[in-house]
Amino acid sequence: MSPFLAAAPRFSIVIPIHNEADCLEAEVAELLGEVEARGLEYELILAENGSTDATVEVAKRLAADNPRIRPLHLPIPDYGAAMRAGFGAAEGRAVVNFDIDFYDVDFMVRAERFLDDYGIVVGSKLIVGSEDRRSWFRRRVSWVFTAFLRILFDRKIDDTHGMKVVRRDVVDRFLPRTVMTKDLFDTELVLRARRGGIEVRAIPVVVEEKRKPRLSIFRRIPRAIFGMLRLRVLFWKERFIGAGRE
Ligand SMILES: Nc1nc2c(ncn2[C@@H]2O[C@H](COP(=O)(O)OP(=O)(O)O)[C@@H](O)[C@H]2O)c(=O)[nH]1
Ligand SMILES: [Mg+2]
Repeated sequence: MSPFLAAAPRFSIVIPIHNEADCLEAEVAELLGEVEARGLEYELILAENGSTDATVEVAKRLAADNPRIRPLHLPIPDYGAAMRAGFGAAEGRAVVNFDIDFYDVDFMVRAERFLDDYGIVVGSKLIVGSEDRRSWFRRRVSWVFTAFLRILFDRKIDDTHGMKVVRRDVVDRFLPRTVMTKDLFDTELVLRARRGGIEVRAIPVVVEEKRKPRLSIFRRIPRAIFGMLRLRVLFWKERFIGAGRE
């Protein structure tokens, strides 16, 4: 925990960042403006890895000005590794995952209210009441990804890769068992939690990205398919051989 914070904050907001120097300062100011306007206790963990622009310097400068901001830095670009480091460092009672181009303080507050009854609350772009304003193609890709997850793993799974709020004890229990890197890290965390008996609640969100994704969707699709197959094999091994089983 930051030496400036006397107790665990109510919210730990974890944002993985990679080559975001252009927008980092403005987005952090907008997000924290909303959080502080509501008087919410927080820490903000900026989990960077592998940036080749000035992201690290900007994150350090922001942290120097605000003791509630904690910058993390790892050498190799990897969304999942950054998420793992960020979740591992989080001290808050509710651990929140946002993207730098996609966050919603209303969602965070609404989601927290469910944490007595649910271990994870995901922002869903699939259920009634949600609105996905991304391109037709990106919407189809998300739909197919979720269909694969339901067929391969869990027919009740909802969005796993968007905004989410995870209860402290669920992070403590399932983070050490979560091994996938890259895009599949949070999907594995949610799947493991459900397999361990944790209730996951989906609440509708409006998805509107402020810019195009960093990595082309065409490079992510094969990676996601191989990742899902690896995870499927891993779960089977755990089930039949018992290795690392929850
Ligand atoms: N630390 C880290 N963050 C990443 C990496 N790739 C993407 N991100 C961050 O993950 C979030 C979502 O990335 P984005 O490119 O918008 O992809 P999207 O999930 O398709 O919208 C942003 O905050 C990015 O900066 C990476 O390799 N390492
Ligand atoms: Mg994005």
